[in-house]
Amino acid sequence: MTVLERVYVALGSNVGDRDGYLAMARRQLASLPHTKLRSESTIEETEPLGPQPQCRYLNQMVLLETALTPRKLFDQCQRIERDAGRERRIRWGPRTLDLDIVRYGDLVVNESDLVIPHPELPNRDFWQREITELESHAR
Ligand code: PH2
Ligand code: MG
Ligand code: MG
Repeated sequence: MTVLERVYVALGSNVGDRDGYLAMARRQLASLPHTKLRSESTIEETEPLGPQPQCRYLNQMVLLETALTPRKLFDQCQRIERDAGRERRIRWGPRTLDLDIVRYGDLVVNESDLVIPHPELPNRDFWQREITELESHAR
């Protein structure tokens, strides 16, 4: 029997067709192998954190159930970011699409390029609001 983990993935965009990039990300996450998109939070417009000036973000959280390992899911998230034309230049700089694994069940991961739960969770009130919203319609 395969175990499906409940995974919260944060979507963010502050360049170009922000709504379009979030929609594309939801579609692509939903079509990953062994993965179901269970629910999605409302989309929030948020003030940019990090180097200024940069445009306001659209942020959204989705809840997935997946049999992919954290590493496989991370690789897929990076692939989807690349498909959205993401360029990695400045840390916390403007981006067409950012996909962050915020929580993966109760698992803790501490690798050089992948830390779960996401270390910024305590600092981002919008992520906390979105998770609370998803927990309220869970099950
Ligand atoms: N993500 C960042 C940097 N700054 N600001 C907002 N408002 N929302 C984000 O998702 C965000 C950010 C780096 O990942
Ligand atoms: Mg991020
Ligand atoms: Mg990221």
